[in-house]
Amino acid sequence: MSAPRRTALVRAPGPRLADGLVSFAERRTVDVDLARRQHDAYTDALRAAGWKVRAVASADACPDAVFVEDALVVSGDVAVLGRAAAPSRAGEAAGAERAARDLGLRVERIEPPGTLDGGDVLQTDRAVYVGLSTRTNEDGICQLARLLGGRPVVPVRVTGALHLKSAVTALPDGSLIGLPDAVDATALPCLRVAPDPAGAHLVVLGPGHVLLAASAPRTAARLAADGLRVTAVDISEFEALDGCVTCLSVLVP
Ligand code: CIR
Repeated sequence: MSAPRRTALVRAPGPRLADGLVSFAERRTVDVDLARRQHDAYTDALRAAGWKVRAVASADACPDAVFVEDALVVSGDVAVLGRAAAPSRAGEAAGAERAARDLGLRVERIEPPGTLDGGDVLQTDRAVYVGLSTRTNEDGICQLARLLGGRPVVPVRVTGALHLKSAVTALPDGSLIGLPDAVDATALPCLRVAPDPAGAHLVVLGPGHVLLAASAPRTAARLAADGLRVTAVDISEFEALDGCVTCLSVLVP
């Protein structure tokens, strides 16, 4: 079976969400009910843009399981299961593997001593940029490069963010937007500076259409002035846990 087009994998917030890891944000209480409503609005935005939303099985023992992007990377008909460096996230892979198999994807995996979070993998037509971060190591990047069978893979050192895609993402035309001070930008072709920190991470919903966090109003205005359609969603309860719009889904185009 081949993967249905335009499917978005998501995983609903679990009961332990408030215990999620925090490395960059200032630790504060997370309102789990509000997070659930925000997650519903996020999935509604995906559906409204034409994505078929599929739920990944819950992993209630893992507070960060909602950040499903970190569990797997999809490229063509291959799904590469990441390998979490954070011990509390190790239990997230099983449900992600089942979801990938249900979509008819060929499943590969990062093996020890490699570690890799999907949030570090930025795919563009030109190259696959992979963050060398506290979560993704060189061995993980080399394994990913082998598994992606010849696509150019470019490591990018991440110094000021959790993952590469917390700091840099791609616009619909493939150009990059982000925070040059948070990464070694020498490896990146022309990086446009995001007007707000949260404007560094966006999801391409379709041609000329992007999803942004509501906390990036200046970026939204700039991109709209450039002719892009911008959908904004409030994800404050996920931002409190270092999350962003990219990490709440895996898009299988
Ligand atoms: C973590 O620290 O692992 C979670 N609290 C946040 C993960 C965010 N994921 C992402 O940016 N891809």
